[in-house]
Amino acid sequence: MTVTLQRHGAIAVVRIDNPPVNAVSHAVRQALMDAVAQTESDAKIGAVVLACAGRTFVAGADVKEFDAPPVEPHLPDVIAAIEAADTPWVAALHGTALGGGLEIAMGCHYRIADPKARMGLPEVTLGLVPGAGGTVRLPRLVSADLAVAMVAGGKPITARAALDAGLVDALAEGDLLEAALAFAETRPEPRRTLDLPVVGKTDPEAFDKIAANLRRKARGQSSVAIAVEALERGLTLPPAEALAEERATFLSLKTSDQARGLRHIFFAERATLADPRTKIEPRALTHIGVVGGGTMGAGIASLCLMRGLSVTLIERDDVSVEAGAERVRATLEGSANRGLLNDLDGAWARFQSATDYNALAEADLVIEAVFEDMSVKKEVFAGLDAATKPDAILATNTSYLDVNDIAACLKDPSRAIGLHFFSPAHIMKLLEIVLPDAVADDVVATAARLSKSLGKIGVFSGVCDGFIGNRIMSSYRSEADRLLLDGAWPSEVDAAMRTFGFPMGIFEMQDLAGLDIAWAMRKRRRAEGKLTGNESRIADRLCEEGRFGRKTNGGWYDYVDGRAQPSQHVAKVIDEERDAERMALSQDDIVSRILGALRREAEALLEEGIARSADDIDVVMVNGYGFPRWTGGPMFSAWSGS
Ligand code: 3H9
Repeated sequence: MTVTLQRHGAIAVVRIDNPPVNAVSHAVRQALMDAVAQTESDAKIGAVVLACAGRTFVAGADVKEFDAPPVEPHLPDVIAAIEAADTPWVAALHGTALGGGLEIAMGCHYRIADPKARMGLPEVTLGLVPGAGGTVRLPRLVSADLAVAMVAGGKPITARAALDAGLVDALAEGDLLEAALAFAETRPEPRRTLDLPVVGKTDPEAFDKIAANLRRKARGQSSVAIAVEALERGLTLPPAEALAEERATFLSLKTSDQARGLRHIFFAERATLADPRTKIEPRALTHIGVVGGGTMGAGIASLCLMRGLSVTLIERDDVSVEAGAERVRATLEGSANRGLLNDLDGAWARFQSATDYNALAEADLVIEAVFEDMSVKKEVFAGLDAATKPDAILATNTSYLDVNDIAACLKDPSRAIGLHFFSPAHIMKLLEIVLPDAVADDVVATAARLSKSLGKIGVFSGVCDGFIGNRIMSSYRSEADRLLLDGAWPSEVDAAMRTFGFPMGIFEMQDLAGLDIAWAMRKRRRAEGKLTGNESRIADRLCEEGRFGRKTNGGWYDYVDGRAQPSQHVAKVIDEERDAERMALSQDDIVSRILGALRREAEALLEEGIARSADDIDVVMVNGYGFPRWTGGPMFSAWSGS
């Protein structure tokens, strides 16, 4: 049963039970409608508590139904029926009351929340606006500034913030259901949210500032600006009119390319670890070793500490240990200041550092994040092989190197795996889990579990030079280089890709990272015979001149007071390297050539079996490399034609 009705004296408890997140499916909508009819027609029922079984209150409409036309009863009608009821409805909120879930709660006459609950309207993140009254009821409960932040920003708020703002009436001190029942026993008069006046703006400038900020960060995602407009209508129009407009906007956005793209990536992100090996018992992980205390190593160490693990950081000498430990401390403090870490002292107490691998004797997993050089990595792995427990997992954070080769220096290569984190490791969502040929099944299971417990989106990749993401980005760089030879300027390529929705252009990105990194790699690949020597000749020339990017005040751009400016010198170098007449290239030409190159590389990754699915490639590009999320990723947008 998706919805049950139980009597507790004169109180009816209507309980939704639709695992995993109590999404409002058609069956739930119908059952809620029936529950309203039943409770309204039963004179013995004095009040209704609406609660949910399992881990959460309703987390939204069932997104899986969004590709089909809506079927009656529609959610706005269900909510209208609850709100119109003569029997008071009290919502008991726990877990995450999101989207349609919060809209149902706002249609109830009162709301009691578990102190750990969170509430939000994340529809905008799915390319939508709330479609069941969220933009009309929310501003009647909370200030317009908070309402715009929630509707157009999509981030949930805590139960405490919801109480302070007026979104919930009380927090449960003990058991949530008990508290809701006790409240319902008082038989409060139905208080209908739509009958309340809008709360209005606390500060006339705050609303505009929040809206402008969210619009600016939207990077081409249209639902953000549309959500602000919908909320403005909720603030100003008569409720019935605002509700009708909101519903029409929701329905038209639901079938838009952007919403389809965002839905695709939402489900693709949740399917990346679907592999039989992730179902088996993982190895226990409590103590993590990290070798290398540079930016990446310190970031990984901090992340593990923030997620409750114990960490021992290894560096080659006392000075480096000290510097690494300071980086960890600074990252933890920064995270605590930003509210991402509650127990700074507890996390720091779980941190140790040493110069000797013997300190890793009890480690369950060691992640090396040392200099990107095969001989250095092999030396580290040989040292770890001798110092660690035989069943400890040994992981490399390499971005490019052959993980099979690294694994081969172990007596038991089945315990080696690649864990390719992205910098800053405690922030970036993506984790490429690189599977060498000999990896043990339970090592795969453990890496998948770790990825989840670290809050990452883990994607499996086969072993190749650069794995999924860097391979595709290399094709982006190469096509961008070809565009220069054909007639585009770096600033034109960057502007086109920024207009498309990338946060930064490829040449700006290279200037930021340092051109010397890719140069070193090209030299290595040429020495290995993997490159012909003819590629990236413009970049080579810039590197030969010492133009490594921002850090040398010049790369693809010149930097004046830290601001990038097109460089006449670079234009001259490009002109000299062009062997044909300049072609006129529009922004569309540039974007479609680059997307074409990305997709060809993605196809190659699928053919070679490096990526398991096109969806995984989309997830990697969106979460690790700035590919605009609303496109659904390069592969989805290719076949969906958007
Ligand atoms: C909306 O409400 C529109 C309304 O305004 C108007 C309507 C008329 N539907 O994330 P997890 C599945 S729009 C269907 O791994 P967590 C998910 O696919 C919606 N399925 O768990 C996964 O399935 P599987 C507004 C959903 O604990 C499983 O649940 N709401 C939905 O890390 C577990 O998910 C949102 O945007 C859904 N709505 O996080 C909320 N949600 O096990 C979206 C989840 O087969 N959801 N699933 O892989 C979330 O943000 C997170 O899932 C949540 C739990 C925080 C709830």
